[in-house]
Amino acid sequence: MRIRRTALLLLILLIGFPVAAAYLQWAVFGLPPVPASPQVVSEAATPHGFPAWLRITHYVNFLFLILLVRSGLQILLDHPRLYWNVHCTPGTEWLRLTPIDVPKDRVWTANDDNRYLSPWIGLPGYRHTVGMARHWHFLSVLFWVGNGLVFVALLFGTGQWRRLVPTSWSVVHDAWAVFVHYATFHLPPEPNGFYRYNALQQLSYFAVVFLLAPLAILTGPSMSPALTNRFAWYPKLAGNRQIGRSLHFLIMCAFVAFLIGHVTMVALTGLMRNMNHIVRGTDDTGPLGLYLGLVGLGVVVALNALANGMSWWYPRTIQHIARAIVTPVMELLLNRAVPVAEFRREDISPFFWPNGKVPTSDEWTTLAAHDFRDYRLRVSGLVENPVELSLDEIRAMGKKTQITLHHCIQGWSGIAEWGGLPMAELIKLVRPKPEARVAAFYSFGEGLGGGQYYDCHSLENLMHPQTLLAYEMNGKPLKTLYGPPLRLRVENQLGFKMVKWIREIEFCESHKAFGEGEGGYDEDHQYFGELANI
Ligand SMILES: Nc1nc2c(c(=O)[nH]1)N[C@H]1C(S)=C(S)[C@@H](COP(=O)(O)O)O[C@H]1N2
Ligand SMILES: [Mo]
Repeated sequence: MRIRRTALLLLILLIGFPVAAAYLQWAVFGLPPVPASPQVVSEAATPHGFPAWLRITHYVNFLFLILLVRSGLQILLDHPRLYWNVHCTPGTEWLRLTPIDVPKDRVWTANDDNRYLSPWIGLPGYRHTVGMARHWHFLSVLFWVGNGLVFVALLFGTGQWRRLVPTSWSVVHDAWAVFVHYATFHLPPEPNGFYRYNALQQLSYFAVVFLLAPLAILTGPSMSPALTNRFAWYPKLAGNRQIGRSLHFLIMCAFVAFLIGHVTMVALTGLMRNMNHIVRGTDDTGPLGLYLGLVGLGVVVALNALANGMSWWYPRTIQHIARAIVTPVMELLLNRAVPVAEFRREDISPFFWPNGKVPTSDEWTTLAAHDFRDYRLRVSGLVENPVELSLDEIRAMGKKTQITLHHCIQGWSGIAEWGGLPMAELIKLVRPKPEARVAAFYSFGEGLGGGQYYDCHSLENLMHPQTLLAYEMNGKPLKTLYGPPLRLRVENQLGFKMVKWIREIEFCESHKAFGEGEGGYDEDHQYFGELANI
């Protein structure tokens, strides 16, 4: 692991400065007074206690947060580098969770770069399990956000918000006083949490619910090609797509830091009583709340173990559950947006991560040796006019160039100029029959585990003006690694859908007719979702 010195310094300052200030204040002025508060408040003063809905949403939140963190770390380790720049140039990372310097003397693909993660930490663990990790991440986030909305609605519906939302600026002053105590290892007199929180506690709970959670929800989609290539301003809110990704990670770190601090304080400030508050909703000091809480914790651990086990033994089932639940939401929210974002020539990335295996078949190497003069793109299937086209014929049909942002499922991005034939033109030429719904793109190359690489797209996504059969990158014919003679650009989708080294195209009623029927090679073999809008 390597962290940039400036980033480390910033982190140390951010934590070290307040702690140093607290020590200084303690040494010079002594501990500041913490406002006294009554231990028992009259029944009439609202709100007090923890109603069942609050205790349940608190628990559900914990479960899904753990699933989100574990699957999120797994996704991160598929491209274990974080950057402030959108190009992901090796060497410019501010945080690197791999010891590897990208070699310059040989091909090093983004897939070579992913790291093993222990299944005790990652969901599902191991190496390059990003497909399964995403299913857990997206399934969890739907339930996490749903649960959060119920929580916030009831918070304001019942008056419980008064515990959480500070209504006077004096909370800052009081919270600092509490902080000086904690930071110098003192425990100030605590209010009874059944009725009221101390000022620092209130501020941190408030920040977690009304700052961290919304920021996590907002930075997540800033990584979506469908959203960023439709609304170019969205990732710019954070700065760029990689800053959004870095912030998403830092917010996760803040959640984990809060969790550790929160559990520590629960234990230090009257464990039995606190556990009764949040588990049973009673204000007493018996051990039952703690016991039930530990059972609840055991259930969360068991569910996590189940999630890991399901991912290893029934990955197809998880993939299909995600398809049933996540895909409709994605269709509704993200798949309708037509990609339009374009960048300037100055924005083009100096380095563009490659992925995939260069074809090794005699057929392709012979074609490549003759500059693809003998290449014919076969377009067949459910079309009125099947064709075989040479590269010259394809070039003569029209050319569009566009400078766009590429998003790989692994997390890296890059900007390049692509030149090629809009798929819409080809579709006009071959005239798909009314029952044709998808087109499969077959590659000359193999997928990671052997066997022909292919992927399917809906006609709808192929008709977007930015969908190209590209033969040029940055003004030059495609270099070997980047997919000659033809490669796809479908700008509202992730990179794995953009087949390189295209051999032929077949129109069909459904993607179920191809391969294992999941929509493409990586969908078949790595359980990726068939719709890749995020
Ligand atoms: N034939 C083939 N095409 C492929 C792949 C592959 O493995 N084989 N990988 C895909 C993935 S995961 C990505 S991110 C992009 C990478 O494109 P690039 O190498 O131009 O960056 O190609 C896609 N097309
Ligand atoms: Mo990718």
